[in-house]
Amino acid sequence: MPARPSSPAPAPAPTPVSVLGLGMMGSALASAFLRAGHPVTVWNRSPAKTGPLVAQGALPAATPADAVAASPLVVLCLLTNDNVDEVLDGLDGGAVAGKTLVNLTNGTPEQARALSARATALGARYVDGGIMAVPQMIASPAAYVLYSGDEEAYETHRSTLAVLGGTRWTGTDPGLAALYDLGLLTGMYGMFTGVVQALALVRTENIGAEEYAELLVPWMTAMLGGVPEIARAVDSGSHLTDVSSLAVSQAAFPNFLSTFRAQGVSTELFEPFQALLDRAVEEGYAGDGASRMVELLIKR
Ligand code: FVH
Repeated sequence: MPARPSSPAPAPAPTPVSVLGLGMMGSALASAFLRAGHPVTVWNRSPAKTGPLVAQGALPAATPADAVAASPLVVLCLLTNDNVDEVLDGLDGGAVAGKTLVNLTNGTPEQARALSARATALGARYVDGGIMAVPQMIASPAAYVLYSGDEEAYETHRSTLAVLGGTRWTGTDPGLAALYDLGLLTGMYGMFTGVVQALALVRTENIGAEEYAELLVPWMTAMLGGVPEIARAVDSGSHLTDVSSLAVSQAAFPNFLSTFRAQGVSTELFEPFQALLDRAVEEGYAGDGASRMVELLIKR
């Protein structure tokens, strides 16, 4: 059947949204809701940060309670979930009853579950989220947000939330969005660990970082192509490899550590990896590939 062009998704009906927390990310979120035509109320601990949003058409709220009262959909984006708890501490018992709280603050699965229980006990509906974007990416096709928790509340507000970027539902366990988020960020920080170590190494010989990045980026991109194969091995439990064994990595790794030392570069980021390779070989997994390390890392 020939493909038919799909008609554009209908614009969501304007939904009042309150955004609590106007740091770099919260401001980007509030601005995206405003540009999409939603009435937006904003609150921030330091009131000065409401100024640019008010200039774009947002209503300033003097207190978190006023912000929560203004909209059925309340988006929180504070520095930590302790801050979210503090904001909830300051609200009257009934203030959040009937509201949908969408918490996009970075946090742990346990924190998300505890906040969900707390919000539910107050009569609110709770959706946790993890933003996979930097502020400049919000509302662009590259941005997406992971969500978990109250599915009905999520579906009710999905089209409004979609102005921030793609929406990705991870499940009714409120902790799942945080788990997915932390997993993706773990991959990112692991990648940056390698980047900063490599650039530190070449800087010791005055090789330009920008010049070296021209080699580093395509190399890392090519290596990322092997991730699906590692993932397949993890899922199947079949770790034998014909690509590169843990024994080969273990034999090569001392060269990295001794070169870092010789060049005057700290080994603190990479010594734990040597220790894990040593354990893998000691425990009899010399012929396996990197996927085996996934099992060795799991403690429970
Ligand atoms: N920026 C990014 O690239 C990342 C992308 C992925 C998601 N993260 C998470 O988003 C949360 C907010 O990050 P942010 O970039 O907006 O952070 P800041 O610009 O530092 O703004 C922090 C806001 O939190 C408010 N705040 C801090 N402490 C308290 C408190 N005790 N009570 C109430 N509000 C508090 C702060 O208020 P103020 O300092 O302006 O008064 C800002 O509004 C975060 O979880 C990232 O991990 C961003």
